Amino acid sequence: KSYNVAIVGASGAVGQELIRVLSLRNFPVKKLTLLASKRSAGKTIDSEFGSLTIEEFSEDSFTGKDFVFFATSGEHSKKYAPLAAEAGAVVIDNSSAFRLDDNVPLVVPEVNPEAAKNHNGIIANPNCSTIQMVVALNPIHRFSKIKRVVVSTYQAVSGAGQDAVRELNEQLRAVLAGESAAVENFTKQIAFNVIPHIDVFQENGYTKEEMKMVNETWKIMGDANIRIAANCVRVPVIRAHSEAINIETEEFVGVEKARELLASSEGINVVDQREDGGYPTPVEVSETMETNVGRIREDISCENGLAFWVVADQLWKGAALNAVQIAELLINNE
Ligand code: 11C
Repeated sequence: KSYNVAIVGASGAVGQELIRVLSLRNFPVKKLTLLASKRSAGKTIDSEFGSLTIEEFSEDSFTGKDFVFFATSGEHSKKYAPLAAEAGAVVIDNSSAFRLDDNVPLVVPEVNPEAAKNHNGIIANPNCSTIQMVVALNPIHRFSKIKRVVVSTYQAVSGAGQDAVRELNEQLRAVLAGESAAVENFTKQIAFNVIPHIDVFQENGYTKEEMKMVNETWKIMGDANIRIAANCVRVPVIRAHSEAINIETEEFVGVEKARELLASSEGINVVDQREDGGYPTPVEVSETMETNVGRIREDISCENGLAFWVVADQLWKGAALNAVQIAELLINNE
């Protein structure tokens, strides 16, 4: 069996990766339709599925589609995803529009695959920094409940889209040439800098990105008793997010057991030698599918504490790949 698939936002950073990941995973595509706003409509994309012209999406774009991947703004998703679902498609939405909606499952296939079954036409794909964190937390939480998480992220500029990547490259060139660097997509210069601010500020002083890591983790892991505090920081890395995570568990787990639990879990690659270079970094995990864990050690500041370092390609596992894995779950359950 094969499926009619559409991507809304096909010209964006995640849309482009969706095309590649559908092909790399050999997803059974009957016909792929690329949709975008007026600005990108008419562009031709040479893809693994042939040369495809992007069409402008409208209310009528969804008839006859089996799967529609939304990789566009939350506003577009809010308006058009219900229309695609009404037209009979299963929508997998990459925006934050529906993630905390009780009628919409929020799915990471390695963690809560069963949630995908109870959809009403829309399934939400979590935020990238949440996805790689829960993939790493889940095996430990199943062994001994995690009471508390403190996470600091080091997030790549491609998380903010293709224009942000262009801006970093332009700023790097400008600064090295002794010229002034134009700031457009970020609040400050990102070249040779770090910015402790991703998404909008919330009333409690945290940013929306930080609160996504709390609220989405609770929903995906089905446990709102885990105390979570996040610090989200943008760094001048092109691709793949990194996270320094400290946890406290109910029972003692220990480094050896944690390493064993992580290494035997689906989708996790443990890279953990206590020597120079014996840990994952964004450059070598770019365009890989696993969530990489290293620097596993005891958190010596508390009882039953562990500290580790998690790196994953946020455009793949944090977005396009996780979305395609959700569609795979559905077709494998048919
Ligand atoms: C970033 N995590 O790196 C963001 C991008 O809620 O889907 C994804 C935002 C979201 O900027």
